[in-house]
Amino acid sequence: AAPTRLDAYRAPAWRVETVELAFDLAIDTTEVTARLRLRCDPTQTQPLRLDGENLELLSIALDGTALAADAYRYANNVLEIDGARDGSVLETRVRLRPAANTALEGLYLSGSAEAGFLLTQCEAEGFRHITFFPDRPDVQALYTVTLRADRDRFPVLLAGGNPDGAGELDDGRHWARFVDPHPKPGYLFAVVAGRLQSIERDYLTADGRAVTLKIWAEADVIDRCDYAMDALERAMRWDERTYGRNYDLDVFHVVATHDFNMGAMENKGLNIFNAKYLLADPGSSTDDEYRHVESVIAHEYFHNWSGNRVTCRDWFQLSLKEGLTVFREQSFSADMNSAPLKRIEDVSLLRRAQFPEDAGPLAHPVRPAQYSEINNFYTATVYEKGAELVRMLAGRLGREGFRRGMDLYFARNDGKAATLEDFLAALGEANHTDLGPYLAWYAQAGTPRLQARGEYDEARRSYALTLRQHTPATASQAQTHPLPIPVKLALFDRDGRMMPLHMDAQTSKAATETVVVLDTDESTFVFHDVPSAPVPSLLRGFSAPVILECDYDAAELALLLRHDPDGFNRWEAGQQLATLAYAELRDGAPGHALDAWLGALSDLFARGEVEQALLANLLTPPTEVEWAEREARVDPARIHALRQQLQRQLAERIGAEALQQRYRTLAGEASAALDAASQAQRRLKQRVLELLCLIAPDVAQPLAAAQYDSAPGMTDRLGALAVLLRSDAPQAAAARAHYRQRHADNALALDKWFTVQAQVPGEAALDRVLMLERDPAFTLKNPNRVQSLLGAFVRANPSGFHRADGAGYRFLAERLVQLDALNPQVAARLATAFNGWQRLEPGRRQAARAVIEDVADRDGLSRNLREIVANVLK
Ligand code: HT7
Ligand code: ZN
Repeated sequence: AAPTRLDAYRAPAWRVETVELAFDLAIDTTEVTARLRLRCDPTQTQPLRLDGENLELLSIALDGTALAADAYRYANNVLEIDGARDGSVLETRVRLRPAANTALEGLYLSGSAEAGFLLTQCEAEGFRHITFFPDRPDVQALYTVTLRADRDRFPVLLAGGNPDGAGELDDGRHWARFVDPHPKPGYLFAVVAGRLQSIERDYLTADGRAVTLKIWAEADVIDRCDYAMDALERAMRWDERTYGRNYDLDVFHVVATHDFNMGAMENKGLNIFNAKYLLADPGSSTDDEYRHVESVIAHEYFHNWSGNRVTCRDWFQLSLKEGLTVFREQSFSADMNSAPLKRIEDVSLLRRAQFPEDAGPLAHPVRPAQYSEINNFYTATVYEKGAELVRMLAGRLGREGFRRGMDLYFARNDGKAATLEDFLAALGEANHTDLGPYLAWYAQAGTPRLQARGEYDEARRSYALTLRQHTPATASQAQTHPLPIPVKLALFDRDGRMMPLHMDAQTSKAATETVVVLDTDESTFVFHDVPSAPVPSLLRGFSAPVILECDYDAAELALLLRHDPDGFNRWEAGQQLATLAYAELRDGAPGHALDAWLGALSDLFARGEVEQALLANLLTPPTEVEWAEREARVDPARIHALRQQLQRQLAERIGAEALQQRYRTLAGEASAALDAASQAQRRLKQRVLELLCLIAPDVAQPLAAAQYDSAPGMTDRLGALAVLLRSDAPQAAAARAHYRQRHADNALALDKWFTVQAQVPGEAALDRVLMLERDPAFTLKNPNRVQSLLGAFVRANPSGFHRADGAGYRFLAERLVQLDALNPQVAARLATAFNGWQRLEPGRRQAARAVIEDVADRDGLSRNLREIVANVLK
């Protein structure tokens, strides 16, 4: 099929005013009756066309009359109907087969036929798998949904909106009705039915609405939902305080499922969550997982305004809701936890996931110009880079200005399907500013390179900072243009103190931090009254999603690493210094950078002034993926070996004795408490144990084994298991077996067991993965299990996956084809692991190309997988 193009957008010829849906639910076959009241401009001439996929049409009637077979046509997933007019009522009845739906899109079964429950996933185009409908986000309708089912098998019946009655039917069946007073697009529709339990909390919104919050899960996990409920309440209060946004229905349901293609879904009034991002308990969840639950709960809740009340005109505007909502979640999480740590995590994710995407054949703008399969565009670019663009706008307007702009955006677009232009217009107009130039960020793929060069004029006591930008061409765009790049900066003297900044137009009291905006190819910014040659701290807080190229010397980076009070930039200086040190090792010439990095970190470690969690991050060099990004002929095994070498040197410089002593101090404070200080202590303890194990395994392995045995919580237990497995410790086999048995009935804990083993680096990883596939708990049918083993292997184990003999590539190809027959969305996402093959060293490159071409040649691939494989080869 021809790709869908942004410039081909046309407003819908037909709209739907109201939808009445009735479901007769059962596991094997479900019948859906839909009554649509249709609206159109009476003068328009387009026939009525509705989307429908995998629907067995049982009956069809227009304005109360059954349609003759020649009055409609159903082909190529479109139902075309003659004779409809403005105000017509169309009634269709279709049959669905939820238990056979392994793609997990539309109505499907979670769990087993005997014990599982039914649920729906409609974003992006799943509603057409449930009923005939104009399945596009700019068709918003009022929904009334009636569910009917056997009471014993489906005691709980849920749909979005407010409850509007329930009762008994004949033959042990019952019914429940829901009415949603807010118009919504089909992608926000949801139903859930089955044996579920709930926890409940009353909530009073700031504007006085009494809301019942309910979290639903299967009986065996319902006692693991309390943390999510607390997080939900925190998110609701935060959105009231920060954006003045209140919840707008009488009930808010959240449901956990183990069978889900993504993280969660913001269906109106009925959020559905991958259990991985909802369930949490000290015995089986790590600190990172607790934070993920909090952030995903917040993300989905925030969509109620940024996505639901104001939705997207078309899927090209996806970042309008996703980039904005990621930004809102990031701000929330920063307020709830440590802001610098949150920023470090978010930027690390951007560099790990989005920068490689933007640098290869899958590169696309935050607002793509075309797509073949929309499910392939739920990408790090749309989400994470999209959030960075909102962050730049928010920074440009300041806190109050951004709030003013958001208020106008919500007021103006409430109940509408909006565009990115609408968003920028509201933000700009509320602040009498033209933000039009920022639209260019949404249209241009690729990560801009920002070059910085500073010159100090001792005689004039001035410092001239010249900034240049350049965005390399990508597969989709040969021509690139300059973008507005806000650069937050400070200048340091050689004692590590921040200097007051005096710029040309500045008359008021000098600040020590400022923002300059580079909006041309090159510009020079001059600072006056600068007493000595400064060290610039650039792009503070990562003020723009660019790659900074500044020829800092090692001493300058070490100065920032030791003194920059901006936690993010302090970490960033350490990362850059580690990268210089890595290059020295790679070139066989260890020198200043290595020495400066080791010296600064061992001092910071000894002095104990840096907050524990930040110190743990400072002691962690950039990932292998980040370093691979900088090389033209990537040899993942070599990068891994060099990174290990660098860490070993760090451990040696700090000293085994000091590491051991610090470990014992930190271990003495072990608890399962979740407060920030306890989490920081666990994080640092883990890093110290890992470093110690690199130089003194005979000391570290027994410590890890003891930590495994006495761990008060999952962070310590899993951390210890990872150290044992990665160092091939004599205690590893017993711990591995113990974990497997202890968590046999806990799917999420078992996922981590697969992951921790799949991530053990080195050539033996593939054999380990093949062995793990034979575990009875492994299945290709469950997306979480697939991610936990195959995803962890191909994405987070570069030295294992990129085996020199190409066996990793052949393995992935085989699994992709098997998976594609079950679940195309999951297969396509996994296939993006091939991204970047063009930059591999020649042997691996050849092997990868042959394998990918072989997949591309297969018949019968889904549109999802075909598009990714074809793009990866470009
Ligand atoms: N808006 C949600 C996207 C989503 C999704 C997309 C495609 C296929 C399945 C999916 N499940 C959820 C998630 C979010 O960003 O909030
Ligand atoms: Zn989202």
